[in-house]
Amino acid sequence: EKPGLELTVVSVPSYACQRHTPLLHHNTILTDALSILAENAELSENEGRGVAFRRAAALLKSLPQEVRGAEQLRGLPCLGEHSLRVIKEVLEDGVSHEVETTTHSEQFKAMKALTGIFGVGAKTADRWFREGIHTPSNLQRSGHTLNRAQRAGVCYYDELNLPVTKPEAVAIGQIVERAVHAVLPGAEMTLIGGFRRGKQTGHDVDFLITHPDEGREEGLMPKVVSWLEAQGFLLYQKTTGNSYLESKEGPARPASNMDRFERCFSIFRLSTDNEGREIQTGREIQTGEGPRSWRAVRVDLVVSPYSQFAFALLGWTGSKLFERELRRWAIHEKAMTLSSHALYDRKRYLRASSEEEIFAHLGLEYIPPCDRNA
Ligand code: 8DG
Ligand code: MN
Ligand code: MN
Repeated sequence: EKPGLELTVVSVPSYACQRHTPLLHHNTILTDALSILAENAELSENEGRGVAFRRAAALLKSLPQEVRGAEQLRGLPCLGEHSLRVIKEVLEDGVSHEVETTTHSEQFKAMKALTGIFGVGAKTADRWFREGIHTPSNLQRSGHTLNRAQRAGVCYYDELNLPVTKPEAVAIGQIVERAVHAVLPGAEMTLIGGFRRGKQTGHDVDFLITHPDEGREEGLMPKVVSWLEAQGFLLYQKTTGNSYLESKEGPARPASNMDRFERCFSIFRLSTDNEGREIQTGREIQTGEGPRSWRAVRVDLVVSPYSQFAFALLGWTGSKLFERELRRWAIHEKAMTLSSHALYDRKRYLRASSEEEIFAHLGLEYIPPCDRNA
C-alpha cells in the first residue's frame, strides 16, 4: 500500500439519494469520461447501460476527495466492471480509449447534433442517421416533413444549444411571475430543475406554479400561456392538460414515471437589451441577418395542486438520476411508490407539505437541492 492513497471514507451508501452530491466535486475528469459513455448508451437506447455509467459517475461526484489510484475505490458501491475499467484507464493514461473512440465516432457526433434539435429523440435521430442525415443542415436539405416542435427546434438550433445563464433564468422568472399574477392573484411560482440545485447555467428554465386555495390552479396554464402569447413572449408552446384522476383516497397511483400535471413546453423570446423591463443579460445573438436584441430560451412550466406541491417540487428539482434513485429506494427498500404526485405505502397515501416530510416518510436523511446533483 502506497501511503496517503487511502480515501478517508469509511463507507459510502449505495443509493444516490442517501448521499450529498454537490455541483462542484473532485473527480470531474473521471465523471466527464463516464458521462460520455452514459450519453452514448442513452443515444443507442441502451438505458440499463446508461444508468450503470450514471450511477458510477454519481458515486465519484459524492466523494470528498480526488481519486488518484484505483486501489482507493476498493469496497465502494455502484462501480461495475466496465466503469472500473474506464476509471483505471483514465487514472493511468489520462484518457480512455473507449471514450476517445466514442467522441470521435460519426454516429455519436451525428446523434448528438440531431437530438440537440428540440423535438427530436433518439429513435428519430437514429432513423435519420441511417438515411445519411448527420446534421441539422442535412436535415433541412433532406425535405423531410418536420412537426411543429422540430421546425422550431431547427429554426432556433444554435440559440437553444447555447447555455441559459442564471441572469437569463431570473429575467424569465420575472416575466412568468407577471403572467401568473395577472391571471391568478395569489398564485405562487418556484424555480425548479437545475437552477434550484444551484447550477449557474442550464439547457432550459423550469418553473412550478401552484395556488394555496386547492382548485384555483385548475385551468391556469392556458390562461398564463394566452397572456404570454399576447405580450409576444412565446416563440413556441405546447400545453398539455392535467390528466390526473383524484379520489378521496388521494391522487391516483402512478401508472408510469411520467407525471400528469398541467404543463407547457415552450420557447421564450427573451430581450437581451434594456428595451423591455427584463434584466440586461449582456448577450448579443448573431444571426444570418446580423446581430439582434433577443434570444430564444427553452422554458418548462408545470402547474400542481397545492396538496401535491411538495411531491411536484421534489420530482421536478432533479437531477434525473437523483429522482430515479429516490423511486428505486422507495420501491426496493421501503415497498413504497413515489411519484411527482404522491407517496404510497402500499395502499396508504402519505401526506406531505414539504420535501423534508417526504424524505422522513422514506426514512432518508434530508438532502437539500444543492446536494442533489447526482
Ligand atoms: P438543465 O435543464 O439545467 O440542463 O438540467 P435539469 O433542469 O436538471 O433537467 P431538465 O431536463 O430540465 O429536468 C428537470 C427535472 O424535471 C428533472 O428532474 C426531470 C424532471 N422532469 C422532466 N420531465 C418530467 C416529467 O415528464 N415528469 C416528471 N415527474 N419529471 C420530469 O424533465
Ligand atoms: Mn432544466
Ligand atoms: Mn426542463
